[in-house]
Amino acid sequence: MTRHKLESLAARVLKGDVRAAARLITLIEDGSPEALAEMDVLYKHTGRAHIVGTTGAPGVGKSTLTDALIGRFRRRNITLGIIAIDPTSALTGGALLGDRIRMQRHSADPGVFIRSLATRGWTGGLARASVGTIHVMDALGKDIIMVETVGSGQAEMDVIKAADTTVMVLAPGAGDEIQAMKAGILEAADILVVNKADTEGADNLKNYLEAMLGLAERSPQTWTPPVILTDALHDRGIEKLAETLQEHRGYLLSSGEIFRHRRERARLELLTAVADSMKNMVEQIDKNDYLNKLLDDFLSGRTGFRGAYLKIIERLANRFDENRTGGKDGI
Ligand SMILES: Nc1nc2c(ncn2[C@@H]2O[C@H](COP(=O)(O)OP(=O)(O)O)[C@@H](O)[C@H]2O)c(=O)[nH]1
Ligand SMILES: [Mg+2]
Repeated sequence: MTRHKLESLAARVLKGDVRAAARLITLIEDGSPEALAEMDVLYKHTGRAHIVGTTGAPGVGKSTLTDALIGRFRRRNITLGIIAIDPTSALTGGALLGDRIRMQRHSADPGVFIRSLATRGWTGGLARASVGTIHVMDALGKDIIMVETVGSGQAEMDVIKAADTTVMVLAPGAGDEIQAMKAGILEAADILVVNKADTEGADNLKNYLEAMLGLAERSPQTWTPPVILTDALHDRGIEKLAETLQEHRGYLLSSGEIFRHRRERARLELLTAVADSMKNMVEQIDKNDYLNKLLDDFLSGRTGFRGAYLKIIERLANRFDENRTGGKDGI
Protein backbone atom coordinates (compact mmCIF):
# COMPACT_ATOMS: atom_id res chain seq x y z
CA MET A 1 0.00 0.00 0.00
CA THR A 2 2.60 2.55 1.08
CA ARG A 3 4.86 1.66 -1.82
CA HIS A 4 1.92 2.30 -4.15
CA LYS A 5 1.35 5.73 -2.66
CA LEU A 6 4.83 6.81 -3.80
CA GLU A 7 4.22 5.71 -7.35
CA SER A 8 2.08 7.88 -9.60
CA LEU A 9 -1.19 6.49 -10.92
CA ALA A 10 0.18 6.81 -14.45
CA ALA A 11 3.24 4.72 -13.62
CA ARG A 12 1.03 2.04 -12.13
CA VAL A 13 -1.30 2.06 -15.15
CA LEU A 14 1.69 1.55 -17.43
CA LYS A 15 2.55 -1.55 -15.41
CA GLY A 16 -0.95 -2.87 -16.03
CA ASP A 17 -2.44 -2.03 -12.61
CA VAL A 18 -6.22 -2.07 -13.16
CA ARG A 19 -7.02 -0.52 -9.77
CA ALA A 20 -4.88 2.47 -10.62
CA ALA A 21 -6.63 2.65 -14.00
CA ALA A 22 -10.06 2.62 -12.35
CA ARG A 23 -8.98 5.35 -9.93
CA LEU A 24 -7.59 7.51 -12.72
CA ILE A 25 -10.79 7.15 -14.76
CA THR A 26 -12.77 8.36 -11.74
CA LEU A 27 -10.50 11.40 -11.46
CA ILE A 28 -11.07 12.13 -15.15
CA GLU A 29 -14.84 11.75 -14.72
CA ASP A 30 -14.75 14.20 -11.81
CA GLY A 31 -12.76 16.67 -13.89
CA SER A 32 -9.96 16.65 -11.32
CA PRO A 33 -6.89 18.77 -12.22
CA GLU A 34 -4.75 15.93 -10.86
CA ALA A 35 -5.87 13.81 -13.80
CA LEU A 36 -4.33 16.19 -16.32
CA ALA A 37 -0.80 15.67 -14.98
CA GLU A 38 -1.24 11.90 -14.90
CA MET A 39 -2.61 11.85 -18.44
CA ASP A 40 0.38 13.85 -19.61
CA VAL A 41 2.57 10.89 -18.74
CA LEU A 42 0.20 8.37 -20.34
CA TYR A 43 -0.14 10.04 -23.75
CA LYS A 44 3.34 9.01 -24.80
CA HIS A 45 2.23 5.41 -24.38
CA THR A 46 -1.02 5.58 -26.32
CA GLY A 47 -1.98 5.23 -29.98
CA ARG A 48 -1.56 1.48 -30.22
CA ALA A 49 -5.14 0.33 -29.57
CA HIS A 50 -7.90 -0.06 -32.14
CA ILE A 51 -10.83 2.12 -31.03
CA VAL A 52 -14.21 0.74 -32.09
CA GLY A 53 -17.41 2.70 -31.50
CA THR A 54 -20.73 0.85 -31.58
CA THR A 55 -23.91 2.80 -31.87
CA GLY A 56 -27.58 2.08 -32.43
CA ALA A 57 -30.96 2.43 -30.76
CA PRO A 58 -31.50 0.86 -27.32
CA GLY A 59 -32.41 -2.81 -27.54
CA VAL A 60 -30.89 -3.59 -30.97
CA GLY A 61 -28.35 -5.83 -29.24
CA LYS A 62 -25.15 -3.77 -28.96
CA SER A 63 -24.18 -5.20 -25.57
CA THR A 64 -24.99 -8.76 -26.60
CA LEU A 65 -22.86 -8.31 -29.72
CA THR A 66 -19.99 -6.82 -27.73
CA ASP A 67 -20.16 -9.76 -25.38
CA ALA A 68 -20.03 -12.22 -28.28
CA LEU A 69 -17.09 -10.34 -29.82
CA ILE A 70 -15.20 -10.43 -26.52
CA GLY A 71 -15.48 -14.21 -26.65
CA ARG A 72 -14.08 -14.34 -30.21
CA PHE A 73 -11.19 -11.97 -29.58
CA ARG A 74 -10.16 -13.55 -26.29
CA ARG A 75 -9.75 -16.89 -28.08
CA ARG A 76 -7.10 -15.14 -30.21
CA ASN A 77 -5.52 -13.75 -27.06
CA ILE A 78 -6.53 -10.21 -27.99
CA THR A 79 -7.19 -8.03 -24.92
CA LEU A 80 -10.12 -5.61 -24.69
CA GLY A 81 -11.32 -2.49 -22.97
CA ILE A 82 -15.10 -1.96 -22.95
CA ILE A 83 -16.68 1.43 -22.32
CA ALA A 84 -20.45 1.50 -21.93
CA ILE A 85 -21.95 4.95 -22.14
CA ASP A 86 -25.30 4.59 -20.52
CA PRO A 87 -27.95 7.25 -20.90
CA THR A 88 -30.45 5.68 -18.56
CA SER A 89 -28.34 4.59 -15.62
CA ALA A 90 -28.69 7.96 -13.91
CA LEU A 91 -32.47 7.59 -14.06
CA THR A 92 -33.22 3.92 -13.60
CA GLY A 93 -30.06 1.90 -13.34
CA GLY A 94 -31.86 -0.60 -15.56
CA ALA A 95 -29.93 -0.97 -18.77
CA LEU A 96 -26.63 -0.74 -17.00
CA LEU A 97 -27.50 -3.55 -14.65
CA GLY A 98 -28.43 -5.65 -17.69
CA ASP A 99 -25.07 -4.99 -19.32
CA ARG A 100 -23.23 -5.84 -16.12
CA ILE A 101 -25.00 -9.17 -15.76
CA ARG A 102 -24.50 -9.97 -19.43
CA MET A 103 -20.77 -9.36 -19.33
CA GLN A 104 -20.30 -10.93 -15.91
CA ARG A 105 -18.69 -14.00 -17.42
CA HIS A 106 -15.76 -11.82 -18.50
CA SER A 107 -15.37 -9.98 -15.19
CA ALA A 108 -12.77 -12.41 -13.84
CA ASP A 109 -10.74 -12.28 -17.06
CA PRO A 110 -7.74 -9.93 -16.67
CA GLY A 111 -7.71 -9.53 -20.46
CA VAL A 112 -11.01 -7.60 -20.32
CA PHE A 113 -11.50 -4.24 -18.60
CA ILE A 114 -15.12 -3.03 -18.44
CA ARG A 115 -16.13 0.47 -17.40
CA SER A 116 -19.49 2.25 -17.52
CA LEU A 117 -19.79 6.01 -17.84
CA ALA A 118 -23.05 7.82 -17.09
CA THR A 119 -24.14 10.69 -19.31
CA ARG A 120 -25.31 12.97 -16.52
CA GLY A 121 -23.72 16.36 -16.16
CA TRP A 122 -22.83 18.78 -18.91
CA THR A 123 -22.23 17.28 -22.33
CA GLY A 124 -18.53 18.19 -22.52
CA GLY A 125 -18.00 16.00 -19.47
CA LEU A 126 -19.03 12.90 -21.37
CA ALA A 127 -16.61 13.55 -24.21
CA ARG A 128 -13.80 14.20 -21.73
CA ALA A 129 -14.54 11.11 -19.69
CA SER A 130 -14.88 8.79 -22.66
CA VAL A 131 -11.83 9.94 -24.59
CA GLY A 132 -9.85 10.01 -21.35
CA THR A 133 -10.98 6.48 -20.52
CA ILE A 134 -10.01 5.32 -24.02
CA HIS A 135 -6.49 6.62 -23.39
CA VAL A 136 -6.19 5.00 -19.98
CA MET A 137 -7.22 1.62 -21.45
CA ASP A 138 -4.83 2.14 -24.37
CA ALA A 139 -1.96 2.85 -21.96
CA LEU A 140 -3.01 -0.17 -19.93
CA GLY A 141 -2.16 -2.19 -23.04
CA LYS A 142 -5.62 -3.19 -24.27
CA ASP A 143 -5.55 -4.16 -27.97
CA ILE A 144 -9.14 -3.25 -28.85
CA ILE A 145 -11.25 -0.67 -27.07
CA MET A 146 -14.99 -0.80 -27.71
CA VAL A 147 -17.23 2.13 -26.85
CA GLU A 148 -20.98 1.49 -26.76
CA THR A 149 -23.40 4.39 -27.04
CA VAL A 150 -27.00 4.86 -28.18
CA GLY A 151 -25.67 7.58 -30.46
CA SER A 152 -28.26 10.25 -29.83
CA GLY A 153 -27.07 13.68 -28.84
CA GLN A 154 -24.10 15.80 -29.86
CA ALA A 155 -21.73 14.55 -27.16
CA GLU A 156 -22.32 10.97 -28.24
CA MET A 157 -21.76 11.85 -31.88
CA ASP A 158 -18.44 13.44 -30.87
CA VAL A 159 -17.46 10.22 -29.17
CA ILE A 160 -18.38 8.20 -32.24
CA LYS A 161 -16.36 10.50 -34.46
CA ALA A 162 -13.39 9.94 -32.20
CA ALA A 163 -13.42 6.17 -32.84
CA ASP A 164 -11.22 4.54 -35.50
CA THR A 165 -14.01 2.25 -36.65
CA THR A 166 -17.70 3.03 -36.25
CA VAL A 167 -20.16 0.14 -36.18
CA MET A 168 -23.82 1.00 -36.63
CA VAL A 169 -26.07 -1.72 -35.24
CA LEU A 170 -29.66 -2.09 -36.44
CA ALA A 171 -32.35 -4.68 -35.94
CA PRO A 172 -35.50 -5.47 -37.95
CA GLY A 173 -38.63 -3.54 -37.02
CA ALA A 174 -39.06 -0.31 -35.06
CA GLY A 175 -38.23 1.79 -38.13
CA ASP A 176 -34.59 2.00 -37.13
CA GLU A 177 -33.49 2.54 -40.70
CA ILE A 178 -35.45 5.78 -40.91
CA GLN A 179 -33.86 6.98 -37.69
CA ALA A 180 -30.40 6.14 -38.98
CA MET A 181 -30.92 8.19 -42.13
CA LYS A 182 -32.22 11.14 -40.18
CA ALA A 183 -29.37 11.19 -37.73
CA GLY A 184 -26.89 10.99 -40.60
CA ILE A 185 -25.22 8.15 -38.77
CA LEU A 186 -25.26 6.00 -41.88
CA GLU A 187 -22.65 8.25 -43.47
CA ALA A 188 -20.46 8.01 -40.40
CA ALA A 189 -20.64 4.20 -40.21
CA ASP A 190 -17.73 2.04 -41.42
CA ILE A 191 -19.55 -1.23 -40.79
CA LEU A 192 -23.30 -1.82 -40.65
CA VAL A 193 -24.63 -4.70 -38.62
CA VAL A 194 -28.13 -6.07 -38.97
CA ASN A 195 -28.50 -7.95 -35.70
CA LYS A 196 -31.32 -10.31 -34.70
CA ALA A 197 -30.89 -12.15 -37.98
CA ASP A 198 -32.98 -14.89 -36.39
CA THR A 199 -36.05 -12.66 -36.54
CA GLU A 200 -38.41 -11.63 -39.34
CA GLY A 201 -37.29 -8.88 -41.69
CA ALA A 202 -33.51 -9.05 -41.22
CA ASP A 203 -32.80 -9.87 -44.88
CA ASN A 204 -35.08 -7.10 -46.06
CA LEU A 205 -33.33 -4.60 -43.84
CA LYS A 206 -29.94 -5.75 -45.12
CA ASN A 207 -31.08 -5.32 -48.75
CA TYR A 208 -32.53 -1.92 -47.96
CA LEU A 209 -29.30 -0.73 -46.36
CA GLU A 210 -27.18 -2.05 -49.22
CA ALA A 211 -29.38 -0.19 -51.67
CA MET A 212 -29.02 3.01 -49.63
CA LEU A 213 -25.24 2.60 -49.46
CA GLY A 214 -25.13 1.95 -53.19
CA LEU A 215 -26.50 5.41 -53.81
CA ALA A 216 -23.51 7.07 -52.19
CA GLU A 217 -20.65 7.92 -54.54
CA ARG A 218 -17.26 6.66 -53.53
CA SER A 219 -13.87 6.60 -55.14
CA PRO A 220 -12.54 3.07 -55.68
CA GLN A 221 -9.74 3.46 -53.11
CA THR A 222 -12.04 4.25 -50.22
CA TRP A 223 -13.68 1.82 -47.89
CA THR A 224 -17.20 0.67 -48.76
CA PRO A 225 -19.17 -0.09 -45.60
CA PRO A 226 -20.28 -3.73 -45.64
CA VAL A 227 -23.60 -4.86 -44.18
CA ILE A 228 -23.18 -7.88 -41.91
CA LEU A 229 -25.97 -10.09 -40.62
CA THR A 230 -25.55 -11.31 -37.04
CA ASP A 231 -27.47 -13.22 -34.46
CA ALA A 232 -25.67 -12.22 -31.30
CA LEU A 233 -27.85 -14.41 -29.15
CA HIS A 234 -26.75 -17.59 -30.97
CA ASP A 235 -23.23 -16.44 -31.86
CA ARG A 236 -23.84 -16.30 -35.63
CA GLY A 237 -22.05 -13.86 -37.94
CA ILE A 238 -19.77 -12.83 -35.09
CA GLU A 239 -16.63 -14.30 -36.67
CA LYS A 240 -17.36 -12.38 -39.86
CA LEU A 241 -17.81 -9.18 -37.84
CA ALA A 242 -14.54 -9.77 -35.97
CA GLU A 243 -12.72 -10.29 -39.28
CA THR A 244 -14.28 -7.19 -40.82
CA LEU A 245 -13.20 -5.11 -37.84
CA GLN A 246 -9.63 -6.22 -38.39
CA GLU A 247 -9.91 -5.60 -42.13
CA HIS A 248 -11.04 -2.05 -41.46
CA ARG A 249 -8.14 -1.55 -39.09
CA GLY A 250 -5.84 -2.70 -41.90
CA TYR A 251 -7.47 -0.25 -44.30
CA LEU A 252 -7.01 2.61 -41.81
CA LEU A 253 -3.34 1.80 -41.40
CA SER A 254 -2.53 1.40 -45.09
CA SER A 255 -4.48 4.50 -46.13
CA GLY A 256 -3.18 6.67 -43.32
CA GLU A 257 -6.78 7.38 -42.25
CA ILE A 258 -5.82 6.26 -38.77
CA PHE A 259 -3.98 9.55 -38.24
CA ARG A 260 -7.13 11.53 -38.99
CA HIS A 261 -8.94 9.67 -36.22
CA ARG A 262 -6.07 10.15 -33.79
CA ARG A 263 -6.12 13.84 -34.60
CA GLU A 264 -9.89 13.99 -34.06
CA ARG A 265 -9.50 12.40 -30.62
CA ALA A 266 -6.72 14.80 -29.66
CA ARG A 267 -8.79 17.75 -30.89
CA LEU A 268 -11.82 16.66 -28.90
CA GLU A 269 -9.78 16.07 -25.80
CA LEU A 270 -7.87 19.34 -26.00
CA LEU A 271 -10.99 21.40 -26.61
CA THR A 272 -12.93 19.77 -23.79
CA ALA A 273 -9.97 20.23 -21.43
CA VAL A 274 -9.88 23.95 -22.29
CA ALA A 275 -13.66 24.33 -21.98
CA ASP A 276 -13.67 22.42 -18.68
CA SER A 277 -10.97 24.54 -17.09
CA MET A 278 -12.52 27.79 -18.34
CA LYS A 279 -15.81 26.75 -16.79
CA ASN A 280 -14.08 25.82 -13.53
CA MET A 281 -12.19 29.10 -13.46
CA VAL A 282 -15.31 31.18 -13.94
CA GLU A 283 -17.03 29.24 -11.18
CA GLN A 284 -14.08 29.65 -8.86
CA ILE A 285 -13.60 33.39 -9.24
CA ASP A 286 -14.75 34.95 -5.96
CA LYS A 287 -16.12 31.57 -4.97
CA ASN A 288 -18.89 31.93 -7.52
CA ASP A 289 -20.02 35.39 -6.37
CA TYR A 290 -18.61 37.05 -9.46
CA LEU A 291 -20.80 34.92 -11.67
CA ASN A 292 -23.85 35.47 -9.45
CA LYS A 293 -23.49 39.26 -9.58
CA LEU A 294 -23.08 39.11 -13.32
CA LEU A 295 -26.21 36.99 -13.60
CA ASP A 296 -28.10 39.52 -11.42
CA ASP A 297 -26.99 42.31 -13.74
CA PHE A 298 -27.96 40.35 -16.80
CA LEU A 299 -31.37 39.28 -15.57
CA SER A 300 -32.27 42.75 -14.32
CA GLY A 301 -31.24 44.21 -17.67
CA ARG A 302 -28.28 46.23 -16.36
CA THR A 303 -25.97 44.22 -18.60
CA GLY A 304 -26.68 42.68 -21.98
CA PHE A 305 -25.80 39.05 -22.73
CA ARG A 306 -22.84 40.00 -24.90
CA GLY A 307 -21.68 42.43 -22.24
CA ALA A 308 -21.77 39.74 -19.57
CA TYR A 309 -19.92 37.35 -21.83
CA LEU A 310 -17.20 39.90 -22.64
CA LYS A 311 -16.77 40.72 -18.93
CA ILE A 312 -16.09 37.06 -18.19
CA ILE A 313 -13.59 36.77 -21.03
CA GLU A 314 -11.82 39.94 -19.88
CA ARG A 315 -11.72 38.71 -16.31
CA LEU A 316 -10.24 35.39 -17.42
CA ALA A 317 -7.62 37.16 -19.54
CA ASN A 318 -6.56 39.24 -16.52
CA ARG A 319 -6.47 36.14 -14.43
CA PHE A 320 -4.19 34.42 -16.95
CA ASP A 321 -1.94 37.47 -16.98
CA GLU A 322 -1.67 37.54 -13.18
CA ASN A 323 -0.84 33.90 -13.24
CA ARG A 324 1.89 34.25 -15.84
CA THR A 325 3.57 37.16 -14.07
CA GLY A 326 3.53 35.25 -10.80
CA GLY A 327 0.30 36.52 -9.32
CA LYS A 328 -0.61 35.41 -5.82
CA ASP A 329 -3.03 32.58 -6.48
CA GLY A 330 -2.68 30.07 -9.26
CA ILE A 331 -5.74 29.00 -11.17
N1 LIG B 1 -33.60 -12.69 -31.09
C1 LIG B 1 -32.49 -12.00 -30.81
N2 LIG B 1 -32.43 -11.26 -29.69
C2 LIG B 1 -31.29 -10.58 -29.44
C3 LIG B 1 -30.17 -10.63 -30.30
N3 LIG B 1 -29.20 -9.84 -29.79
C4 LIG B 1 -29.69 -9.32 -28.64
N4 LIG B 1 -30.95 -9.77 -28.42
C5 LIG B 1 -31.82 -9.42 -27.28
O1 LIG B 1 -32.21 -8.07 -27.39
C6 LIG B 1 -32.32 -7.46 -26.11
C7 LIG B 1 -31.48 -6.19 -26.05
O2 LIG B 1 -30.13 -6.54 -26.16
P1 LIG B 1 -28.95 -5.57 -25.65
O3 LIG B 1 -27.68 -6.23 -26.02
O4 LIG B 1 -29.15 -5.19 -24.23
O5 LIG B 1 -29.22 -4.29 -26.55
P2 LIG B 1 -28.51 -2.84 -26.48
O6 LIG B 1 -29.48 -1.95 -25.74
O7 LIG B 1 -28.38 -2.41 -27.90
O8 LIG B 1 -27.22 -2.98 -25.77
C8 LIG B 1 -31.89 -8.52 -25.11
O9 LIG B 1 -33.03 -9.11 -24.57
C9 LIG B 1 -31.11 -9.51 -25.95
O10 LIG B 1 -31.14 -10.80 -25.43
C10 LIG B 1 -30.27 -11.44 -31.49
O11 LIG B 1 -29.37 -11.53 -32.31
N5 LIG B 1 -31.45 -12.09 -31.69
MG1 LIG C 1 -26.44 -1.98 -24.09
